[in-house]
Amino acid sequence: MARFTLPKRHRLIETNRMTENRKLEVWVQETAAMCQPERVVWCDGSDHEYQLMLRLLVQAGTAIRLDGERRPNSIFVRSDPADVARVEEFIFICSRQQGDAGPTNHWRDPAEMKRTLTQLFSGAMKGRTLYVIPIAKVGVQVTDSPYVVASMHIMARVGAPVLEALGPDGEFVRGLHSVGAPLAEHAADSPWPCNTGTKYICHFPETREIWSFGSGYGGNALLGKKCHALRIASVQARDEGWLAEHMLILGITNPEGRKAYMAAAFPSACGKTNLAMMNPTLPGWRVETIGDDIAWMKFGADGRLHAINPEAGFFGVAPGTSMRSNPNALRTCRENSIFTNCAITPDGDVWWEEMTEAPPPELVDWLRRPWAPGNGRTAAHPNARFTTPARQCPVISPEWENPKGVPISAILFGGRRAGVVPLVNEALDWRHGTFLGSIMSSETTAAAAGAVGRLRFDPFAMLPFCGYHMGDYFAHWLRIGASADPAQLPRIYHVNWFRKDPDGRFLWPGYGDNSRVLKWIFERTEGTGKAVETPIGRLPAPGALDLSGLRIPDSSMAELLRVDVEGWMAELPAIKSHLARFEPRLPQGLREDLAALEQRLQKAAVAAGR
Ligand code: OXD
Ligand code: MN
Repeated sequence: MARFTLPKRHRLIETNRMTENRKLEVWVQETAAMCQPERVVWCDGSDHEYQLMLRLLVQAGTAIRLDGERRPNSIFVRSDPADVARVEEFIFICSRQQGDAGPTNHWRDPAEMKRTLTQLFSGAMKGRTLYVIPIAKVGVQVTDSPYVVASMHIMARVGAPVLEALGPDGEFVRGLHSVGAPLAEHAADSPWPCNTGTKYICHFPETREIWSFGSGYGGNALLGKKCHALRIASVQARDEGWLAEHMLILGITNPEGRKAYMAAAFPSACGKTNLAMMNPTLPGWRVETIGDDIAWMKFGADGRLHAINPEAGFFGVAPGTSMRSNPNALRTCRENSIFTNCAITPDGDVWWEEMTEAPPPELVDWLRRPWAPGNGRTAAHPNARFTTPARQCPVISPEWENPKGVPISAILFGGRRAGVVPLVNEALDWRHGTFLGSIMSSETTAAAAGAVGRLRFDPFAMLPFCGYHMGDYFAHWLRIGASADPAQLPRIYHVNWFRKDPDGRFLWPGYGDNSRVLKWIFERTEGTGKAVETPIGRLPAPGALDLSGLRIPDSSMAELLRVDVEGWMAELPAIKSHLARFEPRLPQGLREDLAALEQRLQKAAVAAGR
């Protein structure tokens, strides 16, 4: 960063510096000199501080305090309508070599981008407070948004203990965030300050820095989440031999009390939170939550991959969350939560689509307009969110904060696919599982700005979150597999809850009934579940999937477990050109798996007389 001299009055207003870490102190001083905030506040992570943020947000008109009995200690926030989701087109990986960002990321030269950003950040915090948020595991975010401070209190372990852990010379990921809306003297602030014209979410993988400008929303602004725990951490993981993944982590216990842990990668807004907190419909089975979005996996002393959830809260998609789809999420966010871009009821509670069977008779929608059922508009924005502490989840696992993590027996990949991809498919081995992850595709959702429902390849659900070349990322997965005893590695599965019939109706009930699929996976990992070998992998043998108590037509089950050879053959050209994007860095192992898939499909087509 260019060296700035802090104007005298800024030195006076930094009242509570809390660190003995010289590098952190210098970075904060230089950042303050560049951004020129009114004052600098070091966050201690206390409840007092959290309450102060809520008061500031209410006073500024950003938030409304929800009814104290219906939603104790909770607020409701509406963002600027131009700042409602992750903005993938403005996310940049600024690696020294363009080639290291790969074909799926936008790249900018780091020196050039620093020049652009330095200009944008100069004076960007005028009239505002610069907050320093120490975030466990270990990063520090500087921000001028009290909404971000309050949200990070929920989403991470923040404050003084982090600084103690950092010590006088510990290293940390630097995250610099500004809403990009300096306040002129005496000017009135807007309820949701942001920069509607200019947004940059930039990552400098070699120097472990994040600079985010212009947005106050979700993954753009809560830098501990996507920017650090995925994009920067994926680079750290590559360098250090572990995995940073867009995965939920759950524990599942069978009726005899045996437990297994699974991690699952699904693209944004495809049901990770629902699966992580599921109430199984199968009697005697229990699911416990460790995380709903991010898994860091490292080999333990036992040679197995162990996963931790680096977060402390859930930033869940609200619409569609109901007592039917996810009662445990609703129970989690009954208090101490932040709700963004939902609708509000006359009695001071929040509402979103499908929360209750019938909508309330009147609401104010996320755009502050009166709303009534049947008026043709959704009341909540489709990417409306709840931000809520993980510890409040009724099915949180006793292991969720275990620093050693939980040993993973199975890894699931899944997306929204109306056709072709069956309900569940077991990879033949780790390499084949890596191949299945690399060719995952899904229909886009409202979690990112842009068209919804468009089919796109989203390898490992990491398309927007991988901080380096995806071809190298695939190679890293293969290296991880090659470095371990195959018997100790998790088995890998491809699942799809979203198959539809020709009339567009879902074939599979999903939600708690997904426990039937988890049961088969559990039994496979124990060596008891029966499978049949097919051209695409191993599918449940007839009768191996427990359908007891489920009324589902045989024809639907046949379709859900059908290997659609023609459909797969028709997808091969798209799969080939998708993988060709990563050449010459596509690992040889995946080239071989692609060729092997093609051969098996051709053989099956010949056998079927096509
Ligand atoms: C999220 C996302 O917020 O993936 O988790 O968009
Ligand atoms: Mn996510």
